[in-house]
Amino acid sequence: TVVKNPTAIGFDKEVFKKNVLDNLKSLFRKTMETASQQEIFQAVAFEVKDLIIDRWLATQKAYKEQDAKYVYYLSMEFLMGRALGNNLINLCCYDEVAEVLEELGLDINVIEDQEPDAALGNGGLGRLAACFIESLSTLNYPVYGCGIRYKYGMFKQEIHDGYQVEVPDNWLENGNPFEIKRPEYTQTVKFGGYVRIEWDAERQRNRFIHDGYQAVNAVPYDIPVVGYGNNVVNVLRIWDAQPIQEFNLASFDKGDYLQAVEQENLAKNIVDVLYPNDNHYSGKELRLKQQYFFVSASVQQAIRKYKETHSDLHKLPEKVCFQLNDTHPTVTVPELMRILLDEEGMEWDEAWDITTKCCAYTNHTIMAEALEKWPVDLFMRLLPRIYQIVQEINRRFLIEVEERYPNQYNKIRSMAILYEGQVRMANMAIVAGFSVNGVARLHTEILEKRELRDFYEMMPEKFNNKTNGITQRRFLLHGNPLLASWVTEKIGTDKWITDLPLIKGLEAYADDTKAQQEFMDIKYKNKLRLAKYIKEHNHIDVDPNSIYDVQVKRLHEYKRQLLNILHVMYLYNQMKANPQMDFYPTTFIFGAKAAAGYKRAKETIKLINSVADVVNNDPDIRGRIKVVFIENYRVSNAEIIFAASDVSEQISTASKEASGTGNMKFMLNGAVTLGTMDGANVEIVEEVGAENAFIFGMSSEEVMAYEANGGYHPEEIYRNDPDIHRILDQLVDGTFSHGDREMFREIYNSFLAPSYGRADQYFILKDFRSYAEARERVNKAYQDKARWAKMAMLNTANSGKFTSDRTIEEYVRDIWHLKKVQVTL
Ligand code: 26Q
Repeated sequence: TVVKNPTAIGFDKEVFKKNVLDNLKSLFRKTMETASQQEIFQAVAFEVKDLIIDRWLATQKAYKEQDAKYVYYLSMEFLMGRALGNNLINLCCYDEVAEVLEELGLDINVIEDQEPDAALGNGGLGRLAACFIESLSTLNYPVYGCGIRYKYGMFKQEIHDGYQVEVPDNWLENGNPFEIKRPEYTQTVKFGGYVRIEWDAERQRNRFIHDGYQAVNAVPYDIPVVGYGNNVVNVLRIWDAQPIQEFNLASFDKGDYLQAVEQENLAKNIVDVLYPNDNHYSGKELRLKQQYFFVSASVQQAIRKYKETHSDLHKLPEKVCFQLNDTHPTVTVPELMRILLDEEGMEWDEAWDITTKCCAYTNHTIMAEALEKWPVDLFMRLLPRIYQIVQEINRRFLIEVEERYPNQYNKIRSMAILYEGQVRMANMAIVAGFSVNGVARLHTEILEKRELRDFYEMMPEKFNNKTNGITQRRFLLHGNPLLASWVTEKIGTDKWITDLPLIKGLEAYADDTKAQQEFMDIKYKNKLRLAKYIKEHNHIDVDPNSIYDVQVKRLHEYKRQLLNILHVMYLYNQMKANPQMDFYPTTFIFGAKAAAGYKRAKETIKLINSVADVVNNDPDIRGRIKVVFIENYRVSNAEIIFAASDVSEQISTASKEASGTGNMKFMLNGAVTLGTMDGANVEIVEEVGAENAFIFGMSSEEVMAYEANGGYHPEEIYRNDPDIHRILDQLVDGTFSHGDREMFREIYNSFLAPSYGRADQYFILKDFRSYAEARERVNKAYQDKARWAKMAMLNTANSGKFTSDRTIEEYVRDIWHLKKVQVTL
């Protein structure tokens, strides 16, 4: 990699080497000869943390001197992946450290592989948060990422006999060399109890006193987030829960033994585990506890920090913005109100004025089952004072609605925060936030025109779009070093690292035969690397000359992995019937975790593995179709997968995928999109040109029109299309299940006789023919090597829009209004 930056302080290889060896001694009492690779990783990581510390201090000092405004990015998830490699890249000393390690007889890739992924997130939403804080650092903007230090992150996935098995992810087992515990910033968070009202004679108003509660301490751990070549280090602050020792003992003295034990228990399980649901709400009390726990701690800390250098809380919005990553942290709104009302003694109107200028909300989904609606009884039991405040927010808002829309009950039904015994978090976030944004143009339009139509009509000024993005530092520079160096060489600068649109310079080479060859050679090398990974982890041989057709993302019905595997079954049938058919060998690669309780998703994983078993081992197929399910898909292996992909499967039912971000990572790495006009695919096609993508399927309008009419009739397709008839029948005739006719019965029934809901809810059969035809176009196109190379290169060349740097600049311009801070050492 060509990573040199004039602003980086001198890096001394010999000093670094000596310090790593010293670390080995002091940490483990070992030498290079006796240390394990894991121990060497630790010794290197501690040394890298040392490189970070001075910049960290300098950054926080610069922020303080300039009295900088911060964005607090509040998120239940930060899917960071590994830190070592990206920290080295952003410190501009990756190559130097690689050399040092080589001199010590070590391979930097092997050392990097020792680090567990920080998997404190499910998928898109959590990874977006990670890209955002990295971009904020690279662009010199102050941010605190605020989240939870889950003891167990996203589960590890093992495949046993084709079935997913969840294994706990004990990511902190060997400690985290990059984190720093900050006990001095401990905050107290209160749950349960009741609210007592006292008359404050002096101020002539009621005082609300929260009593009989249980409390826990929130103890922060700081993880550095290093900007690229600019000396900026921001902080990801994740909170751990600890019982309150002193309180414990005091209660014990009073004989209140149970109270003490309860507090101990409360603290014990709050941060135990990340909920592994993606795009699905479950109204569990522990989840609400997690939400309030990290929000209360973060907001208290933000206010405390502000008050260290400011006396007037009315000006809080000049220095603080809370960005709510979906509705999960929406209790920020009543928590901020509580602090301003009860602790700062403000009147409602002034507190509301401040709160509404500080909070902004990002919506990541229109899937109804993902909407957070908390049962009122649960909510008020756990958060009695917060609930009172929510009631008052709701009461005042409904008066406004009534004034604006007299006697229009439908408006109250759709916009009320409290309705039919539920607290509707999205409605609270919209009412209280000054900004509401969707994550891709189409998604924002659907919010405005349909899902949130009444809100949009009433307060259009709040609504805005921020199309998602990804960081090229991780997903090109780190994940695909060969292509990264080639891009630098071709366009004659490495400035694309912080200015991705420059990558458009590659367009000049789109028709250059030599460049095409080089581009495809790099792709081939990356395909070899993935083949090696698959061989090591799956014990399957894949042909690096075959098309790598890849669908990696969380398993969800709306993402339609089922459409993909049904089509593989169809292809298999075609090839069996006609062994001479014109077909370029293709490896269909899947990677997906299913939420632990999501039955249909788990059945789909089993189906993929069952089809793989049959197809991969059928001598008639002669290896021309291979199906591979990559176990434990996560950030670290994603980097390898994107780099090696030819075809990017983005096949969600139109209107359902808010944006997608994997689609952008594939594009950046020169994979061609095979997709529906959904989410950010629309904008990807706009950038790259329709001739450089394979688009199929119903439009979002068509889908929504069918939905408005209660669906469609898949059995007509089943009856009239013999190929589709056949594959559905094969689900229940034992073809892919060693004769077991029941294994995939529920999937079969979902198309023709669902036990609940609509038949083929996600329009898989409706889109099948169009998908099959698009896949045929892909297969044909790949056979024209020059045409394919050009298409692939044009995808990389036109990916400039999809850097999270662009997204962040838009958030700063329209929502956060931050100032860049220069950091010098
Ligand atoms: C909610 C309540 C209780 C438990 C879990 C949840 C929960 C957890 C995670 C609900 C939703 C999520 C994750 C949603 C998500 O990842 N959405 C994705 O966000 C991406 C970034 O904006 C988009 O690109 C994807 O389109 C969107 O699906």
